[in-house]
Amino acid sequence: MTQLFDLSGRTALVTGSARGIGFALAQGLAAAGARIVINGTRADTVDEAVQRLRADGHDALGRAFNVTDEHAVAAAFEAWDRDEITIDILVNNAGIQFRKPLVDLELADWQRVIDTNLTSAFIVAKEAARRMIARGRGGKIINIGSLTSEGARATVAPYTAAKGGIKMLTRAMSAEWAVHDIQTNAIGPGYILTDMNQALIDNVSFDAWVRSSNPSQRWGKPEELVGTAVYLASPASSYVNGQIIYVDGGWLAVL
Ligand code: GCO
Repeated sequence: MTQLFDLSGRTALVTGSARGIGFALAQGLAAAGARIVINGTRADTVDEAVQRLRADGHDALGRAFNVTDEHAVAAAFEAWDRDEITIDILVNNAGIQFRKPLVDLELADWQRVIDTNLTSAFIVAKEAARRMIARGRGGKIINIGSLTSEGARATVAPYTAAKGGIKMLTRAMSAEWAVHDIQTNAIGPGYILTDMNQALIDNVSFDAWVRSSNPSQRWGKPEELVGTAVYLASPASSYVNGQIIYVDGGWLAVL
């Protein structure tokens, strides 16, 4: 049974993994045996995250690049090709939040969120899938969605549009890549205790809304997403494709 969830001998790239949910997923995949490639936009925070994993005895490396820049992404994969580093598992986690009413939203702000939260998943997964298909050994792609892949709340329209797109892009990737033994699925986190959400956590009424809106009556912790990530990254999910698994305390299950 343990072999079902064993990631030994595999390399996992987690985008946006210098902190928050991305780093928690990197830690969890490492604990399951994977070599981890940390990514972020800043070399110093990427290196700090790599050192933290290595201090825990894990095999980790890092590369700072902007996942919205297709040339930077291609250069990263070409460097890994040269170093004979094969990405067997891709977690498209990179994402930002920008909260503002639609009528006040600048196009540049809209575009930045869409590029980071949705387009980057296409850019990175295309490079990874090309190599997985050429290797003929399949692979795993895990896109990070959100409750907003299903429902909307005011002031986060670009994030919501992007996360809704993540759900359908996951299905589109499955439609084309499942035949190559690549399983593409998504995780939909509920409201998780992260830096990105600190302003919400600190807001008494928002905190009360989160607690009253899910039957677990609490915020989730980043490490509570790890089990689902290991499952979707492992042989245990070899016939699962195009799915989004919500880790939300039951939020979407109740009226
Ligand atoms: C917000 C939050 C959400 C959560 C998460 C919910 O402003 O509503 O940032 O986007 O982070 O995505 O699933």
